[in-house]
Amino acid sequence: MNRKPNIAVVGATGVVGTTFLKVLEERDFPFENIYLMASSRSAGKKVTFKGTEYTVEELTEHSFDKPIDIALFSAGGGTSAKFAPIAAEHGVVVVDNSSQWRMDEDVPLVVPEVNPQDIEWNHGIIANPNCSTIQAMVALKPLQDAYGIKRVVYSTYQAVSGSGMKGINDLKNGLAGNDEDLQAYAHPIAGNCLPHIDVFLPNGYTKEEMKMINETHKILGDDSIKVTATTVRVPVFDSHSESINVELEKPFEIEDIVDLFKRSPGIIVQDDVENNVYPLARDAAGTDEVYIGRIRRDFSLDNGINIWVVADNIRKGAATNAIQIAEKLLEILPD
Ligand code: NAP
Ligand code: 3JN
Repeated sequence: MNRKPNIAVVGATGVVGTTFLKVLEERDFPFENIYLMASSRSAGKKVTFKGTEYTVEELTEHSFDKPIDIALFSAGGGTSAKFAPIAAEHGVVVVDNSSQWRMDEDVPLVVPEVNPQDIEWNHGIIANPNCSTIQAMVALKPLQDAYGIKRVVYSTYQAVSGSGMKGINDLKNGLAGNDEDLQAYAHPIAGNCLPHIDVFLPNGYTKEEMKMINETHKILGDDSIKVTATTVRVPVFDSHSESINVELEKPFEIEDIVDLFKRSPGIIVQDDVENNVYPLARDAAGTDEVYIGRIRRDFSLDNGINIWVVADNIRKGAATNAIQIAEKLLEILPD
């Protein structure tokens, strides 16, 4: 696209939406007009973006009657279910942060470092994966390409910001000694680890765990990879940490894998245990990279490896990944 696009941010007042605005500004994303949309609750609210004051408008069936090229959605699955198809029918390309369209076979599910080519076959909606999946994909793709992957075991340590303001409030209140009036969780989060993210399903897994399993298959394009997951909420404000155990198809040397990660896009290796260097949630917060450390052989398997993977769940796990998709879209959208 040679001209500047018109863009919309749907859910602009939320935790992800406000980060969209921050990242759009930081990356100097080009635009002619920008429209900020939310529910009737926030309609009329003033938001300053790049030094200009904008008025939040209510999202309605008519919001896409005006010319809009790209819409970044983060207003929940129900809103995406209803409004993303309306936007797409009006010629808008929607980059959607909810789980609503992720497993739809007509919708690409994209991590730009992993499967940018899938952006090209979009039919008006592109799905952003779940935050826990995104950082895992950035780490696993180089391993898949170089060695093949047989099996993956995910154990996650997820920040409360993944539950929006309610999760942040539960941790703040709990740290202040108030464990009453829980807004996001079934139990106090301060001082606890909750093996419970999203709802439980009949198979005993949580929905978050099944999202990681199903999205891994779709993004890596290989349903034969065996994947299991345990997702855990921990009393951390920002950044998800993950222990990932991988069984590779081929033998490897640890130094080669460290080298491979160092050469791979979007990854920063932090692995110097003699000096207590490994990825930390607080260091990753506010950044856009995926940090990998504790890279070591799993001696219990023939070709097994353990890694520790940390990223800012609201930036790379949501807003930044979606904006990276939008940047790639700009390269292929016609005028
Ligand atoms: P949040 O802080 O609660 O914000 C929700 C936003 O959606 C607000 O701007 C809200 O507007 C808007 N909204 C709600 N209902 C709406 C409606 N009917 N029409 C228009 N706007 C509506 O939540 P969040 O943490 O930013 O998360 C938002 C969504 O992003 C989640 O539901 C999830 O689908 C997705 N998400 C994805 C990831 C990921 O893993 N990639 C991570 C976190 C979140 P008002 O101000 O008017 O209420
Ligand atoms: O809990 C987390 O750390 C990530 C949360 C993601 C989330 C929260 C509410 C609704 C999602 C998601 O992206 O999968 C959804 C959703 O299903 O859209």
